[in-house]
Amino acid sequence: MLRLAAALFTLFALCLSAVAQAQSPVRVTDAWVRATVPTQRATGAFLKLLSPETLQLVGVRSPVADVAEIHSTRMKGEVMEMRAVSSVLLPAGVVTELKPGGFHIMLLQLKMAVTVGQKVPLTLILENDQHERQEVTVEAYVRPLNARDGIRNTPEN
Ligand SMILES: [Cu+2]
Repeated sequence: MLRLAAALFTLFALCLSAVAQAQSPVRVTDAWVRATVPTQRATGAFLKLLSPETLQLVGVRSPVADVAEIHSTRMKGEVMEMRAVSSVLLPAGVVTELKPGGFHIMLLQLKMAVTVGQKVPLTLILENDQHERQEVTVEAYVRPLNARDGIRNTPEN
């Protein structure tokens, strides 16, 4: 009887670890959105992603915007140029940073102004090699208009 209990427990533990692996815990940290002025219709969102398996970020949704795109940034001469891309590769075990001047999320057709202190939900759509999708929703803090990153957000930045 004791042996059966031990066997059942082992089975149970194995099931638990299988579930934990299937969920593929993607870690999203330092998520922030740049504050807007009332007439502004677009803003950027930035965050860090860490996944145990290689994934692609293939889409974003947010209740504050009718459209959310993934953008790349490149210098064209002296001019910084942004354009929409269909995905960003997230190599396994490597922190991928979406940041001003690099890949970032663009919230377009904003339904409201986003103001400092507010939290903005962002749902990230992720896809693995087998085209299996998962979604991760995070709350991004709104940082001042002139903030360059999520950590230093004092006025002189
Ligand atoms: Cu952009």
